Amino acid sequence: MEITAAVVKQKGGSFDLEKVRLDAPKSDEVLIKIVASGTCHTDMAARDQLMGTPTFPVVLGHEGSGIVEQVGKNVHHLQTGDHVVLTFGYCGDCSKCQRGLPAYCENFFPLNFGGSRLDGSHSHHLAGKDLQDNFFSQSSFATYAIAHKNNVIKVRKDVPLELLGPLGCGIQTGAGAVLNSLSVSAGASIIISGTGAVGLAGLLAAKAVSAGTIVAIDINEERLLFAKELGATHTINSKKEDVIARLKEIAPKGFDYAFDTTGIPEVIQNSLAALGSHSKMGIVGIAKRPLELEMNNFVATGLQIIGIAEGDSVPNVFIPRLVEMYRNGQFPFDKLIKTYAFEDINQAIADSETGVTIKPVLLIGDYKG
Ligand code: CXF
Ligand code: ZN
Repeated sequence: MEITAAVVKQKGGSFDLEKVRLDAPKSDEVLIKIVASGTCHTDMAARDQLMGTPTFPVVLGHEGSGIVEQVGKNVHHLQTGDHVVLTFGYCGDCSKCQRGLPAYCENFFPLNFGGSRLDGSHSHHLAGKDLQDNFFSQSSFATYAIAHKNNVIKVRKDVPLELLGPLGCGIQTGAGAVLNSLSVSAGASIIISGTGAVGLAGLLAAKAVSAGTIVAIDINEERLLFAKELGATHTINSKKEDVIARLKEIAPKGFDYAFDTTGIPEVIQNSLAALGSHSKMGIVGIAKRPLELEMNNFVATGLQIIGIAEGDSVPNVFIPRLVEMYRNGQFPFDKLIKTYAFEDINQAIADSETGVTIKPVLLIGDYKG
């Protein structure tokens, strides 16, 4: 079939809307009419080839939401017309998947960044040539996408489908870090560094579980004001204030948790200095420089630092749970979203990079919610 897809033709290039040929889904695959797709910084990282593969030309996009159009013969849990959120690819068979850790799937890299199916084939073709595709097992910057049955998550129909795509990556990463990985509990104190979509999703989750003290740290005053509106009890502008002194003043005995979304060693060190004994820090940022650690502090205090992929989510369970929290008014992640027409994809990406927009979502297919 002919679809419209945003194609990046070279490293750092723009997203160009092109008429592309899409093959029929294979037996384990699902064809989805895309309603909307969030943009995530990992799309830009792939465009800039910071993740090794895919190469070019490529169809990116990995926060798709849409409606099932057709299922392959081995797909039994979905049917035409189902509303779905597309999430990261995982094989379902390796030891990590079997242990309920799909975000640490042994095939995570090829299934999400490989640029093709595992067997090397492509479903997208432009002017007779294969495109790099299967990004996060979906390539959702397009009017239709093919996903593997594992990463197509059915959601209820009485919620705005066009807003749900980011639950498949950025929002589940932040919320999952707080709810799954750190298991932040009511009354606990947490430092959240970085107020992008992931940090703010973490903040909303901390608020949802009634964390007692929620401190948001950033250098963007506007974002800090917004963090306050969303439920931060305190904010710190690390450009203007002495972060460690402020944190010690807020929690003299030390914080229970920290969640870092910046990947900046100095920012992480500030939070480490303010953590209490037997506390936990989760990190999700892609770091450009190494972090130096005073190891004796770990032994003496029982401190834990954990790396977190995709919020330790088991998507079939966690995404519908986030949808329930949204419906109950406990997780208003829609406040982080600004929608754009598909044609304005380059503006959406630019606004995300400059920080004008927290979470851009491209409206791709018509849908009356
Ligand atoms: C990815 C980034 C690389 C590690 C796993 C999760 N993020 C998705 O945007
Ligand atoms: Zn992402």
